[in-house]
Amino acid sequence: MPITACPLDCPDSCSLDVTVVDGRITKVDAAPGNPLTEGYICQKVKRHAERVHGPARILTPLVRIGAKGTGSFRVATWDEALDRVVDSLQAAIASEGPASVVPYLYNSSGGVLAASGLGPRLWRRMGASRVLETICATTAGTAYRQIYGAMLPADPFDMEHARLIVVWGANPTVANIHFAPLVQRAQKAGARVIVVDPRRTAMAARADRHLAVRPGTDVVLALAMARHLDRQGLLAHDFLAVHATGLDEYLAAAAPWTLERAADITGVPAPDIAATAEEYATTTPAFLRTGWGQERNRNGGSACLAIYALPVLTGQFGQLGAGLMTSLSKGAPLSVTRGDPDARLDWPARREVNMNLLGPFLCGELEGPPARVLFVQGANPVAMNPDQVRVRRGLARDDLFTVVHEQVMTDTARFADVVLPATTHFEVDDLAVSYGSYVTHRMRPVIPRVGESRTNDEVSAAIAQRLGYPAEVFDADPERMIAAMTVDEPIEGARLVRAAGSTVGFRDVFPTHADGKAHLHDPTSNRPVPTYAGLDSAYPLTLLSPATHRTINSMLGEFNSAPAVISMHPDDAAARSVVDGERVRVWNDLASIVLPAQIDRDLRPGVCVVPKGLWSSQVEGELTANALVPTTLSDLADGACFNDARVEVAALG
Ligand SMILES: Nc1nc2c(c(=O)[nH]1)N[C@H]1C(S)=C(S)[C@@H](COP(=O)(O)OP(=O)(O)OC[C@H]3O[C@@H](n4cnc5c(=O)[nH]c(N)nc54)[C@H](O)[C@@H]3O)O[C@H]1N2
Ligand SMILES: Nc1nc2c(c(=O)[nH]1)N[C@H]1C(S)=C(S)[C@@H](COP(=O)(O)OP(=O)(O)OC[C@H]3O[C@@H](n4cnc5c(=O)[nH]c(N)nc54)[C@H](O)[C@@H]3O)O[C@H]1N2
Ligand SMILES: [Mo]
Repeated sequence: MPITACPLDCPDSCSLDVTVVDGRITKVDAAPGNPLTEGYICQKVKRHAERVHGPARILTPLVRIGAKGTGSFRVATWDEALDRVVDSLQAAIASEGPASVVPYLYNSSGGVLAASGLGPRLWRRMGASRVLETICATTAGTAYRQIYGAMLPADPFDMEHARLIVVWGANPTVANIHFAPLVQRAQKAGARVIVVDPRRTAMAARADRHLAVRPGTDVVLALAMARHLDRQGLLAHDFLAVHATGLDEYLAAAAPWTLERAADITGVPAPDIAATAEEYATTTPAFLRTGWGQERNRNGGSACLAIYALPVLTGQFGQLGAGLMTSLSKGAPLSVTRGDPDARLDWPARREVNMNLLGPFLCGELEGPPARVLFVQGANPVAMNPDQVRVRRGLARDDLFTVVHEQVMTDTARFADVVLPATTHFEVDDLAVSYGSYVTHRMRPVIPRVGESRTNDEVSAAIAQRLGYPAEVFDADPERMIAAMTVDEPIEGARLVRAAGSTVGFRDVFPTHADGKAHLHDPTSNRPVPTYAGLDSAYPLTLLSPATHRTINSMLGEFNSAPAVISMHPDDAAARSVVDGERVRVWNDLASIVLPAQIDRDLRPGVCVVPKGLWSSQVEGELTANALVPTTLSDLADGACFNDARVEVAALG
């Protein structure tokens, strides 16, 4: 049976065994290859054929005939659709300059070519605005690089050697399902587990200790741990002397955070902070696995800097089972620029637009030339971006020409002037890079193209050709492109790119800064030390919108929606006379939405949850959690602050 890999935006990146009958997928299951994912895949991708061959699939190019946002289109040929796209690009460039062309490309659920193939070359050559990919992981990645440079993070397979595992701001049981059994195996072998999360997740429920931190306060928790260790004489001074710089500055940042003050801010009792710090410093080896929950708030950069420093402060490196695990994607043996002839040329600077500010940008609230053409590829900003009301309002503008290249009729595609049908990963030749294991896969088409779908590179090449760009720069052949970016031998099937036990920090791999040391303080950064900023709001409840097992971001939601409910702690519900199942209004200054309430004892009081990735058709009145999310930017790399949403809830009666 044909084998390929899953490139969806999840750390696992499973090897897939696909059963095909008469050109249609009848079954998707696990294939051997990736040691992390062998044996089983998630329930949602098992049902992926329901997207590939489902009623929401876009089969041909479409041209808008009704009002924007209503989703009324007529069928068009590729030639007509591409002519319209190129005419609108040329008109915008002629009248307002290339910065008025705004390519919104994300493609985190596509392969390497889908994300980093010809698209970036096309828009760079055009001089179009550059939309910065800040919506996820940029804050965490920037913090990691500040401390460790390009040092490879710890491998989850090394966890079996750990005596202590700390899972911080991550929900692997849902968002990285093959990681959870590795934790359980280590637990069976005697490892203790500590989880830091405002919710009692499944992993927290099984842990030895759960710190139900208040959202957005992790920086204080980590700094208080560091200060406590310093005062107890538990810092690894021998390790620090050889392997780190910036200790004094870091400790100065930690100095104000006594256990008591930290307990007040974080909601974690002082004895728990102290005990966690001591246990982490004295149990060797200790494995720290961080997710992205701690980055998605105004203090996200500081939180990541403060947390990522903990293994350095305690010397939790140098042996199997110790270290820090974040995203492993940098282990892939690939160089995108190596295959890009344009990368060697000098290009003029382009106007930059922060992805998280798309709403205010499209509404004309930011400086600079207005957007005339928006080209969305591999993203669903109506469902996924902050300030959904402004995103929708911006997309509804008559003076904006919107192109959406998509697999299915998403909330964003409904606003398009021209919709272009995209391939799914079952139809293409590409590479999938796992960020939860050191595996890179070759993906292979397992079915013929569905409808008239085209890959991202084919669309870029067709636009480039119409604009007269050089054919040799815009060759969409995947075989040649992959060969050009692969740095050693060809990748076929699943390739383990780092053997288990070969990425032990400060033994096999070291910080890539010139001095080879971890930098706990970066004097060149505009926010050099971790700091805490409070959030004053008239709205008392914090709204989280985390991942669920139903969808990947908004993908697959067309047939597998997470329940559209707001989960509330019993105390918060009781204080508002809200009973389980009742419709409630959830609002702040940005928007007001209506959802059924669900009582959930696993939340920390003051915190409520609406699943991430809901579609407008799944809720009353079109707006989802993202309508309540502010466009605040994080303190490092201007990342998204989904978890800074503050709301009030009232029973509708
Ligand atoms: N099934 C499924 N898997 C996915 C995804 C999906 O949508 N569905 N999305 C994928 C993507 S794009 C990503 S980036 C990853 C995300 O992977 P994770 O980061 O593991 O998942 P999240 O649900 O975003 O957040 C993790 C946890 O952070 C907690 N949290 C929220 N705020 C805070 C805080 O301030 N501090 C702390 N300590 N914790 C906090 C939440 O309660 C949640 O349990 O998952 C990937 N995997
Ligand atoms: N409230 C809230 N919002 C969030 C988050 C949260 O935790 N809470 N998490 C954030 C996170 S972690 C992320 S990563 C972002 C994700 O934000 P987005 O990337 O905008 O969301 P997705 O739902 O992944 O949308 C990807 C789209 O690309 C399409 N697609 C897939 N493959 C291809 C391809 O090869 N070509 C083309 N042309 N299209 C393709 C899919 O059909 C899908 O509609 O959302 C963020 N939004
Ligand atoms: Mo993400």
